[in-house]
Amino acid sequence: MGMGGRFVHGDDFAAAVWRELNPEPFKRKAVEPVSPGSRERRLRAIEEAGYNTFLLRSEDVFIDLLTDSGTSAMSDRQWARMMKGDEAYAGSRSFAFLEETVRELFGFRHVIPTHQGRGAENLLSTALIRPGHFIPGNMYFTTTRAHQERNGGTFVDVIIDEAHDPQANHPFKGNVDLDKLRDLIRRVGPANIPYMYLAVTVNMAGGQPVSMANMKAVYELCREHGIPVFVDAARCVENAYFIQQREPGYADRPVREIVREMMSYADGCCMSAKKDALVNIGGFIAVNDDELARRLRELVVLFEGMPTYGGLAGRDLEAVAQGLWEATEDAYIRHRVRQVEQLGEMLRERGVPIVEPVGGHAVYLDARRFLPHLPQDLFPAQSLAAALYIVSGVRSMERGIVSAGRNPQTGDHYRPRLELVRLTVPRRVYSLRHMRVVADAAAQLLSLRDAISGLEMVYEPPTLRFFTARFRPVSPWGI
Ligand code: PM9
Repeated sequence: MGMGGRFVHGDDFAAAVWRELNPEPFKRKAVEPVSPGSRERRLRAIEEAGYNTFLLRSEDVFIDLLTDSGTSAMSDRQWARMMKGDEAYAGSRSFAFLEETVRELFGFRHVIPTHQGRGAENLLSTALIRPGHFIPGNMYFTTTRAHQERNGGTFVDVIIDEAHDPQANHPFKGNVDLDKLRDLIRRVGPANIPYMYLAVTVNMAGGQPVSMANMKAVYELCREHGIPVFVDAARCVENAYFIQQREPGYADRPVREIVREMMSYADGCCMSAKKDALVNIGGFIAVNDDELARRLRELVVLFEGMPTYGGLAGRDLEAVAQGLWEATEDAYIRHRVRQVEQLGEMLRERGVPIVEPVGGHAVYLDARRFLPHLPQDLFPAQSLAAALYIVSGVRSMERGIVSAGRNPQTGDHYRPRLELVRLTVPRRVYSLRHMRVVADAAAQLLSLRDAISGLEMVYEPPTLRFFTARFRPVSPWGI
């Protein structure tokens, strides 16, 4: 039913529409054509890609939900800022704008740009991790753990148990279990913990948020033991929105203020600006400690570039700073998170098994329940992502055993409990009608699931294998 006719004189119709229908708080100024192509073409494309959606060509994709990283539509204000980029090799005006922005929004003193998030992870891990160190975190992330291991560290998961259960309904499923953290500190000693790394939100758990109370408690516990806390800020604005919606005392606080308070419970952050900062490339590390900042600046010249550009052009720095201001506007973030939630609602209505509650940047299909006949060794999530592409041209990403990789000590697969397919919604790009197509496609596939026999891996690269591994069906699929 439409909303017309339900209102009496004096009601604010526009405000009600805003709340209920979640219309885009922007209009289109540039478009890019897309189409599903033919089934034959999609079959050929997935075979050529070795059943790995990372290896598909984007022109063969209809609705691209591979990632929300670097896929945002920029605003006219960001494009205008890009024209003003100061391309000086050193001391660029654009860097000053980014530095002021991060200081104002996050409150950290030192800001060092990097080409993207993993550039910042590289600097932090190289500066602080030594062989034999342990780095606690609220669930692993692929590139983060790879950098920790590269420097001889061992990642230790201290997230609450609920995060590993796709059906556990917890409002802050990204929270740290303080007992697990305390236990680790007791077991290995604070001297062997260079820092705690806290992701807000937690990507691999389904885009789940961390509460303010938990952030504060983690910070206090770590401070007692002299352990600094660094935040993975890639999706910190989405996290702040969940705090506003779910945590008592925050309903009337603007998201921008909540972000600032979150960062007050940390000593610094790494940010992939390709997510919440609404840009196609960029990142930074921001810290309070002067001595650490000096070491990071020594490293950034080695890996990225001068400390005032860190592998980016002046125009990119402008776009990141402007993007941060826009991302922290309440109207923007409300629409963004609500659109993801709406995709979740449509999937739930169609009986498609998803991770609950729906997170900030993506809806995750639960491949274990979607394809219950497939053991983890036949790569259920990888199979589901490939099958979804074949039926619909929708591209998604495996987040299960393939992404988890192998334990460098034992050589065995890491075997995560979560075997997921991520439907990641790019920011400001797709309409609700596109989301409807995705939900219908998943429902269609559900009715064909018995015909999916699983995959075997035929090429496995040594690190971050999910990007380039290749597979083939163990027997032909009847979908
Ligand atoms: N995340 C994503 O699709 C892009 C690469 S997939 C391995 O989710 C977090 C929480 C991320 C993240 C990237 C990075 C790395 C750090 N932390 O991709 O190097 O989700 O900018 O950031 C991806 P960069």
